[in-house]
Amino acid sequence: MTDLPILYSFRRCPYAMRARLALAVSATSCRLREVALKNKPAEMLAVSPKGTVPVLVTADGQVIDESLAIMTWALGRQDPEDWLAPSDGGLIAENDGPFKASLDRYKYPSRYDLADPLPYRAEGIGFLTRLNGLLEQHPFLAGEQRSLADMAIFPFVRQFAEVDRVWFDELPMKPLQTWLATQLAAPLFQAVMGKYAPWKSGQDEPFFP
Ligand SMILES: N[C@@H](CCC(=O)N[C@@H](CS)C(=O)NCC(=O)O)C(=O)O
Repeated sequence: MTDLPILYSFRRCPYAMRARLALAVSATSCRLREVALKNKPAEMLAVSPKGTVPVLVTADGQVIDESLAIMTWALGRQDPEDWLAPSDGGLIAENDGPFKASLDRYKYPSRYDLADPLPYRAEGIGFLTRLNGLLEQHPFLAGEQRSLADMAIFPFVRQFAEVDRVWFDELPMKPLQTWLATQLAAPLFQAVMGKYAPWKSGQDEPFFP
């Protein structure tokens, strides 16, 4: 037993990243159980049979197994930068829906039996253009400060950019490129990207953040 929440996480998962960002900014101390997706802990599957990360088990035993719900739970406890204040204008739903579908097909075409990933890259440009238009008006998606939309979305844009960094860097979207670089260089992001060995049953978990 622990008196801290337990976070099942996977370092490179963008959903887990957004959860860790909110847990870190809200200074919500957890015990972190790094998950190998090919060998998920029985303890995690027992509380969340759908088998996706992140999963948070609160100190009073509540199971939260959707990344956005973990963000709002953490920020509901403490939201020092007012991430919950601005509306995201539907951006997060577009990210999690159509943009994520295009990203997966662009990044992993063989998983979808696709010979050519490039049409899916082209699909993704629509969302990037929408983000870039907002970032032409202000440095973050919802205004002058980072907020929920930035933190929920940039881990996915990072993944999209990394498929072909040269191509991404040559897009005529300077505000978007600057925004992504700002997020990646931020101490908060660095703080949530620590490396942990996969957790094994019975092991003591490291503290997070
Ligand atoms: N809607 C979920 C999606 C989470 C998700 O799909 N996570 C991926 C890793 S990035 C996962 O756990 N996939 C299960 C697997 O690969 O077995 C959330 O927002 O938390």
